[in-house]
Amino acid sequence: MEYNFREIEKKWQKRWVENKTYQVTEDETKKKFYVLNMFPYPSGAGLHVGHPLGYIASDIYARYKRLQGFNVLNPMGYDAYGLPAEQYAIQTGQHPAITTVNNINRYREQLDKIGFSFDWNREIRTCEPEYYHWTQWAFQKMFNSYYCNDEKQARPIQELIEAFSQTGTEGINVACSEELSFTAAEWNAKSEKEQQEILMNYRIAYLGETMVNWCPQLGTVLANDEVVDGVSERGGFPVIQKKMRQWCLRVSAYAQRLLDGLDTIDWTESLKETQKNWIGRSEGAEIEFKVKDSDLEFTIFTTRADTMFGVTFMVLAPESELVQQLTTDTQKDEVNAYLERTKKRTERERIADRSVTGAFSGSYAINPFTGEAVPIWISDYVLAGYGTGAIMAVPAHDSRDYAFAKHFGLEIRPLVEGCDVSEESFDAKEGIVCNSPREGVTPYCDLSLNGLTIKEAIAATKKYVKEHNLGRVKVNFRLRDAIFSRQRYWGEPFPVYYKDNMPYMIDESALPLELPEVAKFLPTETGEPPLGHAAKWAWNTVNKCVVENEKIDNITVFPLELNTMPGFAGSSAYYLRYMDPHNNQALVDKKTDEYWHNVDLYVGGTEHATGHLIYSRFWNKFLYDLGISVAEEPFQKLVNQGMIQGRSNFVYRIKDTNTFVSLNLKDQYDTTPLHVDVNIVSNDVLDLEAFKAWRPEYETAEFILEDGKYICGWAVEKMSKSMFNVVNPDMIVDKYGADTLRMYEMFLGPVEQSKPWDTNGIDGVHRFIKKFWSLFYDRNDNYLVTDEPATKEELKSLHKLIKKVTGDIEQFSYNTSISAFMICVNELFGMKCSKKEILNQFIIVLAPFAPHVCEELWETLGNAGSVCDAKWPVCNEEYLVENTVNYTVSFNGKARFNMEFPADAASDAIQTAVLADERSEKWMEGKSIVKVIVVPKKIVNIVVK
Ligand code: ANZ
Repeated sequence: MEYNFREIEKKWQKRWVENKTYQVTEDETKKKFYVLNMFPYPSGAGLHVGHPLGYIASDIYARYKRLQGFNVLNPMGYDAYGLPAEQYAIQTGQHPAITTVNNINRYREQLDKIGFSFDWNREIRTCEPEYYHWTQWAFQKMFNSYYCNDEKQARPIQELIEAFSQTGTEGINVACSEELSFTAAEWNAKSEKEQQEILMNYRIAYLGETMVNWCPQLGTVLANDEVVDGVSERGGFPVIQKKMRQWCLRVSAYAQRLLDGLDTIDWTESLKETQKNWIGRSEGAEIEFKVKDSDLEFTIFTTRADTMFGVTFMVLAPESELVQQLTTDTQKDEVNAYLERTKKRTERERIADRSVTGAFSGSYAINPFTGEAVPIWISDYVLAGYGTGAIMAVPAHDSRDYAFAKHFGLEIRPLVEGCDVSEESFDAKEGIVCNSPREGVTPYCDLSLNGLTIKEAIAATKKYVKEHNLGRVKVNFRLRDAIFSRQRYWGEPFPVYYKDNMPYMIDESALPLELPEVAKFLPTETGEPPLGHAAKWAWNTVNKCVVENEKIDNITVFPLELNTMPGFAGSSAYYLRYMDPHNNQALVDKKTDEYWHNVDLYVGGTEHATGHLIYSRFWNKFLYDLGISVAEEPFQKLVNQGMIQGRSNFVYRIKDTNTFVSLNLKDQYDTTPLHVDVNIVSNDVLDLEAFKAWRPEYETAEFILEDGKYICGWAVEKMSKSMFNVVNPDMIVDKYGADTLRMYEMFLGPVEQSKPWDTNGIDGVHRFIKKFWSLFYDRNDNYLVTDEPATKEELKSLHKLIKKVTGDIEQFSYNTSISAFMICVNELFGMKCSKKEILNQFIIVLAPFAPHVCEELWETLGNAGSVCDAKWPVCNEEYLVENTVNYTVSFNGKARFNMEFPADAASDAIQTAVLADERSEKWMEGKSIVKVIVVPKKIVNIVVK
């Protein structure tokens, strides 16, 4: 019988559904194992060969664990809200719900073809009300909570309200946007609105004024990674920095716990390091500076308090409220011109771009240690959102201050007098060379730093600052609160209505608040988000239901929130929902949660290192504080699959035009490279008509050609829908079958490594499966399997395989497992072994990799039930004992050749045989033997002279 993968795969995929093979229930008698993939965003492009890489890797692990007797949860679902469906809706008028369902159906079809062991009974879609019910619910809980720094956990906001009414802010130690201070009497005298305003300062989900990337043409806030070179990634529209009132999540309150938690989980060091840097814990001091000839003062944050003596100027972030107050009349024009210029730059650009810009405010600050007056400058290398948004500049010891001082001709004063401060002597990392240890430092006040290391000097200065009331010791985190509003349609609606301009939560019992229908997916004429087009989007607080906007009376009927939640909302607690996806009483039942506990193995891409993996850890910690989640960390072990790269093509748009210039002419213009779909490019030549038809904004595109052609640029990069360079797995499945695709993807290289897609070699994998098949059936359809007992050699070959594959799977080293399968099949073939005793076990070990063919052969061998429920074989070391030993033969300690001897050979016999070998004669080089040393089971060393 031939290996007919088409029939076999269809048969088993059907059988798995009929027999509910992958449906899992909580089973207290078994140990659980929870495997999770980062769920996909179902894009219009469908799956490409890069997507299944991680799913296959985790599926192999899930199947392996099941064979080891674990109760394995391996769910799948869709991150179904998002920008692409909405952009498509804007372009075509097609409702995003429809395109999303179409895309999901396509994904499902593609996934089913690959033979995953997902429990589809647990599927979730983030855009469905039954699911986002719990996203909205968690948001409301965050709104109604504050973070207590003493108890290090979220607490009900009611507790804080009670504290305010009894003792004001006295003695509270809580996370906040701004330090406030008031008495109980003051609090009690405030109006409801004033109290609500104050509570915003403490809520974990709060409305806050934040600086955002605002794109006027798109009418929305964009995330940092949606902005490239100051324009929107989609459409190339200008993006400006704008202060807006937005929903935020107080992720920063959890900074220390997010840091500490990293020590308890099994993630790669590099991923942990990325998160640590993102969280960015920094110990330093806040020091007060008074403004000369004014009552104003301001606070700076420094990690180098010991450098107070080298301060020669101060710098404020352009956004600082002090800028207007401190700018003198004569400097106004210059400062305003500077502010206008810097407004266009995103924070990321400000960090990356090291060019020096700034303006002098005209005012001076007094150094609290020395009494000296130093000029106050404004520059965007100081970021508004970090520390206090103001710094003391020490150009002799800080590279950015140094560049600034050089540019504007400001004083550079080293701590150690007479020290060389030329550019060459400057070490950006250490500060100038004579910095440490400090000798001859001018003592100031009564503080001497002479003879101290930097660390000691910082500690001494901090102590001094504290004792003299000049400021305070402060730990800062780089981690910011997350901006949680989007001015888009296709996202979770906020369960919020507005009374007197203040937000209120709709009743918990009325959740979910369903996304309304709108006439248009664009912002309204008055600049409101798309939900502003909804005619029925008001909240009746009496009947607890959505009603028509005309009914708004601001007495019992109020307008609902027009923003929606961002992409990461739905992906933050989805792993909990998979445990109990049909529960309509709770996010997850407590007992069920206790059983599944948390994800044992999470597989996904590194691009989520600082987004999703911070947000979901934060979200989970919050739920943990509420007693909902039972594990403080959601993802115990995490494996990042590498990317399968593709070959992308580019076109070059001349800035501010719709003209595209061919590759070799592009240097004559100021251009922006843009990805173009590889399917409308052939041998790097662009199909111009197809390009115009590709997207509406290119309909009027014009081209500057070379030799009558438009040549595209190219690069090997991530295979991704956004790079338009995808290869479809369906094609591979049709041609070779899913088992080949699965094994081939794993054979491409280590799971964690990135590698370009290359179809060469897929034949080899396919031949392996056919060869394995031919151990069961010969060309003439004869069934070859016998019940004869296996020989020692056959058992050795099998157990070598079991040992190797077991170890490899534990290490996610699947590519080496596949080589081992190939070796073993060749060995068995060589021994003409078609013995059931051997093949039965081989099938089990291969089943996680190639489940369809293994099910078929498992059945062929007469086994009942699915191979998924077999028992993973244990390697019997006895079979592996070698009966020969490979000796290294050395001459004067230099290894020259190897010889094989029976394991029990005597030293004398070995010595004789070695000396008799003709290769020995060569390496003796005519010298005579001094000594022969035989180290049993290892080496023979011959000493010659
Ligand atoms: C004086 C000084 C002297 C500094 C010196 C450094 C070296 P990390 O480690 O990242 O916390 N800084 C403070 N706030 C800033 C802001 N909003 N934007 C840009 N820079 C800011 O770095 C803290 C140091 O970065 C602070 O210590 C401050 O410069 C600067 F030899 O103060 B330092």
